[in-house]
Amino acid sequence: MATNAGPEYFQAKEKYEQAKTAHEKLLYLQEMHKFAPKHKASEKLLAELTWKIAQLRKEMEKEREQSKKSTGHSINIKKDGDGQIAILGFPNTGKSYLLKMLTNAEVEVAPYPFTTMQPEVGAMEYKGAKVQLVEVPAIVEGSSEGKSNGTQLLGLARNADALIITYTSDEEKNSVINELKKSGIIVGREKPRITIKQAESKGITIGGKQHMKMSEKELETALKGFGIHSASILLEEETTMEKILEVLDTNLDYKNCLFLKCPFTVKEPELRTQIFGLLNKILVYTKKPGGKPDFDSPMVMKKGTLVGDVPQHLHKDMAKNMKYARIWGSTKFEGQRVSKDYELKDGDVIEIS
Ligand SMILES: Nc1nc2c(ncn2[C@@H]2O[C@H](COP(=O)(O)OP(=O)(O)OP(=O)(O)O)[C@@H](O)[C@H]2O)c(=O)[nH]1
Ligand SMILES: [Mg+2]
Repeated sequence: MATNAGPEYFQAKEKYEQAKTAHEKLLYLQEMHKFAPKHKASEKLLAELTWKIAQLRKEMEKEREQSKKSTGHSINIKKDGDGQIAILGFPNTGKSYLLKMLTNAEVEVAPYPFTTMQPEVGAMEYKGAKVQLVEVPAIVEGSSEGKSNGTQLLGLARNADALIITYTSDEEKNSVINELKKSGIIVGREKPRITIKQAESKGITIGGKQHMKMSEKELETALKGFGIHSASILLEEETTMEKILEVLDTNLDYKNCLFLKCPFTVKEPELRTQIFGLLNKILVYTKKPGGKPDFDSPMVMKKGTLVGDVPQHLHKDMAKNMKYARIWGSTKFEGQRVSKDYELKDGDVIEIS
């Protein structure tokens, strides 16, 4: 038995033993792991816990995969414009109000729950870019287990490029985050910078060991739990067991997310900027030599786009064989000449000769 385990460990253990759902079990197993003493004598216990966590995660991954397949007809909305963002939240939290405020969608806003029964779609204009907004009918506690059509509704979230979560209390907000998490969608943070590549050859090699917050033995146990015996691993940030298990779960999706508390206080222009920002895209304007920039029709490009990538975004009438480019905006000098590997920034004006 655990030597010198504190009360938190035993509390978690008790909760684990009473847990009904796989998700609860996982939660408390992870807590037990966190509070278990970390010394030589408890190595076996830690290994057991890690093994159980890995097994459970693997099981949950399979179940999710199956429920995705068995949902039958999906209700995904065909993507249009420069990106699709799903608006989701509990009933009566302002989803339709938001959609109506930002788009031309004619959708019912009403002071009672479950007004919106089908996904509603609208196009939000943003400085010449078009963002597709999809109101997802209300999420409830248990959506991730299929309650009130939950699997299909969360499928809409999975299909979107980013999310907006509306809520009226922190409790609601956390429930939505939790339902998403249970269905394999993680919001509010990036994917851990941990790469695990299965290898042919025997054994496990680890780069970036200084980031490891566990023993190699424990890491091996977790990998084996997922059936991995040989792998090359690269750690580029602090690595806990929880993160390792998360990365091993290949079914997870990470999404950018904007949380909006209803009634909404953000001013509309700022709100549009924040929503567009979820897409990790930039707007760049073109101008002809001697002419004026065309601010009505921006090029919508991925963040990180280089000047050399611009010709493929250009209208036919612009020079395709670029000789050189000048930039107004992010450069030190207005109209500065830049090379092809210059990274464009949001709002830049580019002149191509
Ligand atoms: N004053 C104010 N009222 C709001 C705001 N957002 C929503 N409301 C009100 O809150 C109620 C619910 O808004 P809806 O937009 O219909 O909520 P919903 O999330 O779409 O609800 P369901 O479709 O039923 O899940 C309505 O009475 C809205 O007028 C806001 O920012 N300010
Ligand atoms: Mg609604």
